[in-house]
Amino acid sequence: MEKIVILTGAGISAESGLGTFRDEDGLWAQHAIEDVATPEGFARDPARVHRFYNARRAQAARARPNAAHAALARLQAEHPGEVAIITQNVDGLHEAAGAHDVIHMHGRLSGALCATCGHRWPAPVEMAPDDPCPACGARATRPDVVWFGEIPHGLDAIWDHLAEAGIFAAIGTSGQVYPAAAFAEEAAQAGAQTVELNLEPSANAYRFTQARHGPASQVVPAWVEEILARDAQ
Ligand code: BV8
Repeated sequence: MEKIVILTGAGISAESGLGTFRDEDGLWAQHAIEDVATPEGFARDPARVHRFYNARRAQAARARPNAAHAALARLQAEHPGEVAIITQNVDGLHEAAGAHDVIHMHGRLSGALCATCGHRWPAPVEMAPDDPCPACGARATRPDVVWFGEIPHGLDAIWDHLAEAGIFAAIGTSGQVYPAAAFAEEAAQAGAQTVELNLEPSANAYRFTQARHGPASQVVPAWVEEILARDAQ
């Protein structure tokens, strides 16, 4: 039974009330990427970066998974083959819907990291520049997320998943951030069928052999239903 590898982006959490990045009212419309999502921006003004992530952490804590997150958790539970979920999102909505072993390649809002000693611990709701690291005491705490120019987490495991994929699906991502934007091609080279599930065709649409366009809360459950019905045949 074939292995299904799924990449999700901000679009899967849009209907849970969490902002996307590049939609017209998105996060990057209100904040300059270089100010809040780069190590240089953090070095320049850590308080501004903490405010940006504190707001998103509080919003994410109030958000509930939607039917798309639930459908992927159901696929993981019911599809006889392995289902690997890789997310660019830093919210915890996949796990809240019951998914397991999710690879958070861009980190997690719920994590804190010490820029001095590398210690990780559960982030408090509000983080501030002079919070001391619980391990080394340095005042160098930062959100445990991957900024531009930093290396995403889990890449070795991700390349292995892509090499074994029978189906690769990208859900709710504009396909503009690398290396995630290159995963479809990687999977296709390994012989996978590739499908894009997105509100509208993304910049990456040409890299997929199939597409389902519409809100994730509608197209993802329908796609999962089709797969499980075919499994049952
Ligand atoms: C790296 C932090 C080296 C956490 C993020 C020039 C050319 C090519 C590449 C580069 C370049 N210059 C620099 C690079 C590399 C750079 C990059 O790709 N830049 C781009 C902008 C050109 N990448 C990096 O720096 C990465 N690191 O490359 O390291 C390396 C790599 C490999 C091996 C060794 C060394 C690090 C990238 C991570 C940056 N951190 N976030 C946070 O704050 O969240 S990126 C940020 O964008 C988020 O993580 C987000 O997940 C990610 C991608 O955005 P999307 O999820 O796609 O969201 P977006 O808003 O863009 O799209 C939403 C989509 O949903 C849309 O298509 C919309 O239509 C759809 N949608 C909306 N509503 C719905 C919907 N779909 C369905 N239903 C709906 N209701």
